[in-house]
Order: sequence, then C-alpha cells, then structure tokens
Amino acid sequence: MTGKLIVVSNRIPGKTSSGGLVVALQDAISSNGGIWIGAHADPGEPDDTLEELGTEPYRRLAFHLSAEELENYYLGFANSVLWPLCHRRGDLVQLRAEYERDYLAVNRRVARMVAQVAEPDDLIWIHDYHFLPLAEELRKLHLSNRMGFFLHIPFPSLADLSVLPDPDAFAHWLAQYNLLGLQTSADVARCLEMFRSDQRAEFMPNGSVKFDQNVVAVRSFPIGIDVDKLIHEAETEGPSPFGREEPEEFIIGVDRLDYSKGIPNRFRAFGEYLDSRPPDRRPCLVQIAPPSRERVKAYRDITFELEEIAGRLNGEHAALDWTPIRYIHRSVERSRLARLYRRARACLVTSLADGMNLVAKEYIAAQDPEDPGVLILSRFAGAAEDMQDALLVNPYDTGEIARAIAQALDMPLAERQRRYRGCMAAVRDTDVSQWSKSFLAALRRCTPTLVVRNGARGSATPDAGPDQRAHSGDIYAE
Ligand code: GDG
Repeated sequence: MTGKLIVVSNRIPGKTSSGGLVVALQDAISSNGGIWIGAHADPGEPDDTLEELGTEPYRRLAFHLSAEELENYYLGFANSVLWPLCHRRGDLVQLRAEYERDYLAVNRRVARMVAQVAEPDDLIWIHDYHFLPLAEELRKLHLSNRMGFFLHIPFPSLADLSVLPDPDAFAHWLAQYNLLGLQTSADVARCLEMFRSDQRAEFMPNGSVKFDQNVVAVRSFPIGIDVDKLIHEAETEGPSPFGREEPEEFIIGVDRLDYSKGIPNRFRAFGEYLDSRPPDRRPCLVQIAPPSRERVKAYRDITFELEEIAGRLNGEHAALDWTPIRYIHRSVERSRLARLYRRARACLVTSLADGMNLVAKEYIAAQDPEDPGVLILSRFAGAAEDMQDALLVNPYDTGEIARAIAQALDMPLAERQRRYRGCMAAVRDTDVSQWSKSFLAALRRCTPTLVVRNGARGSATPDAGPDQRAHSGDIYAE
C-alpha cells in the first residue's frame, strides 16, 4: 500500500483552480487522501500552523508568511537572487544577508509543518526554486520519505552558480532529494556538470549521483499542457475576443511581464519588420503581458522600457485606422486567450532564457490543423528542444526575428501544416497528465533515504535508483 501524495509549492491552488499542474495532479493527490501545501495569499503570523483551506477534492493547507518573510524570502532570495541567477542575469542579483537568512528560515518552518502531516509511506513532491533546501530540512527532522523536486526554471550553469555567496550549498540542497526533475536534457547536462565538479559527489553505474551517502537520480521531465482542454477552449465558438476592433491580421505574444521573456527585443524586431513590410500589409502585434512581481525594481524597469518602445513604435507607424502594437498590461481570461491564439497568424516567443514556455505549446494546440498559424520560438526556451519544427530564432538578433515574422506571414499553407504537425506531436507527447504520471512513477521507483537518528544517513540500497532509460514527462501551475 503506497501512502498519500504531499505536494508543496509556493502558490497553493484556489478552490476552483484549473491550471495545468492542478488538473494533472488532481487524481494522484485526491486518491489516498493527498495534501497540497503552499503559502497563503495573505500575510500573517509566521508560526507553525497550517490553515485548512478546503478538503475537496483534496486537502489544501496553507502557511502564512509575515510581511518581512514575503520581502526577504519571496521577493528577495527567491526572486531577486535565484530567479535572475537561473535566467543568466547575474547582473540583476541582489545579495543581502537577510534574504538568505529568511529563505532558510522559511524552508525550516515549512519543513516542520510538512513533518506534522507526513507519514512514512507518503511521497513528497516539492516544486521550484522557492524550496531548494526543503529536503535537507526534512531529513534533519528524520523524514526518510521518498522526496522528489521539480525545477520549473532553467538549471544554472557553474558560472551562474558562482554568483551565490555559498555556491556549494546548491548541490548539497539538491542532493538530499531522491529524484530531481528538470525541464530539458540541457538542464540535466548542466546539473550533472555541477555534480561532476563537486568532490563530494560520486556517479553510480546507473547514472544516479551519490552524495554524502544519499543517492539522487537526475532526469528531464519536459512539462506540458492539458492538450484536449486547450483544443476545446480554442474551438468553442463565441464572439470575437476583440469585440468590434478585430485586426485583419495579427501576431500574438503572451507573457507574464518578466525580463526573461525578451519582450523589448520582440517589440524592436516588430518595428524592424514594419520598416521593411510591403506597403499593403498592416499586421498588429497583440502583446498580453499581465503584471508580475512589481515590487522588484527590475520588473518596474522593464515595464517602463516596454511602454517607451511601444509608444515610440506606434508613434512612428500608426495610422488613423491602424495601431501596430496593442500592448495589454493586464490579464486576459483563459477562454479568450485560447480563441486569440487560434485567430493569430503567428505567435512570438522570444525568451532570453525559459525553463519550458507553455505559451508555445498552448499556441500550437489552439491552431486549426487545416489552416494553422506559425510559432516563432526562441532557441533559448526549453520548448525548443522538442519543437524543432517551429521557426527557431536567436532572441538577441532582432533582424533574425524580423525576418522570421515576414517568413511566418508569407508561409505557404503546406509548410504551415507540416510545421504544425511536427510541433503538435511534441505538444501531445508532453501532455501534462503524462508528465505528472511519469514523474511520480519514477519517484515511486526510488529507494527511500535511510535516515539514522545520530545524523548519519544514506539510501538503503544506493544503486537502486529509478530506471534511467525512460525520458519523458512534464508539469505546471500558472
Ligand atoms: C514557469 C517557467 C515553465 C499568461 N498571461 C495570461 C495567462 N498566462 C498563462 C499562459 C501560460 C502561463 O501563464 C505562463 O506559463 P509559461 O510557461 O509561459 O511561463 P512562466 O509563468 O514563467 O512559468 C516556465 C513554467 O513555469 C511551467 O513549468 O514553462 O519556463 O518560467 O499558461 O497561458 N493566462 C491567462 N491570462 C493571461 O493574461 N488566463
């Protein structure tokens, strides 16, 4: 009899959440009385109490973060140190002792709360960079459960890691898990490079890494979307998502407003395309960019930069009956988004670094197979590893993006269909339910860590890690 599944993520799903990750995990978590633990939306007392948010279809338990913890753990260490570091923006990293102090303190506190509800056979699945040290803290509390970690964002290179005050801690934190899930094989290669350069790590014959007596398996599980649901939303008839102002021909971009998404270069590239377009062509770029992490300066800076570029380009190119860039700095409902994707002639994903990029997969799934649009995709998004039939671009090269826009808008139907079929096969292969199933199956095959109360510990049979031959899988919540 296997125990329940305990999922830990910074954001806890709402009662009616229908994000891909939530839907994918619902079955696994609802069977055997599973639990989802995450931070409460409102700040509160930083004690060890978990608040019950609901029991249907599974228990949701929330911990409160104090205003100071929110500042130092969430906006600070997670989003002003780890996020820029993993997205190759060492220049934006803000090192402050209180950030690291509260990051570790929150992980210690969350570990105590997880320990209150965990039983020996439970599987514990921890998500993302907010909780890198959580397994270490749980092991200190003598939990020997199988623990898996999934990193949604790119795995940093050794050079990126050297920005951290204590770069060795990163490998140590990750080595306390039994299974480490990453988005792509390039991420796995960077992770293994980190372990290879660490004298504490030893490679097992099956490719797992033995570190301080614990054994961790590292594999890629490329996350995906709920494909059938997206298709259904995109095919649902309804009024034009634009109301009366539907542009004749448009390209779409959808991103949280984040500097990693390369939106300024996308706008500049669209400007270059406009300079060279045939005079009878009047496409629009519809950019949906809901605000994100606005209390972090780097995010406020990018907001101003985009407003400036969009204003300038519209000033240069607009006509009384044509606005080239429609920049929407707020969230759009899910159902409208799917119908927008379907009507767009092309989608621009120009991330400078991106773990996967679900927008790329959503756009493809939303297309009409008889008359599909074209995905222009950064080669630095994880999605590019499997979606080689997209028009792949270097997001730093605005001229190349501008040429890709022209190519996409002029592409013959047969080529659009061929590229769509190739991309759609990759989207189907990584459906989010397949992703969660394969991660959990791999985690179940891991040998639990043997925790000895005097502090020494190790896996009972260190070379019995999960099957290393399989390579597939995936996950995510908005
Ligand atoms: C992280 C990693 C990885 C966006 N605007 C609206 C809206 N969205 C939805 C999209 C998509 C999701 O948000 C964004 O997902 P991405 O994958 O593109 O990017 P991140 O938010 O950075 O996610 C990323 C992901 O985790 C999963 O592992 O792929 O690399 O950075 O679903 O549709 N949804 C609605 N309105 C909006 O205005 N409803």
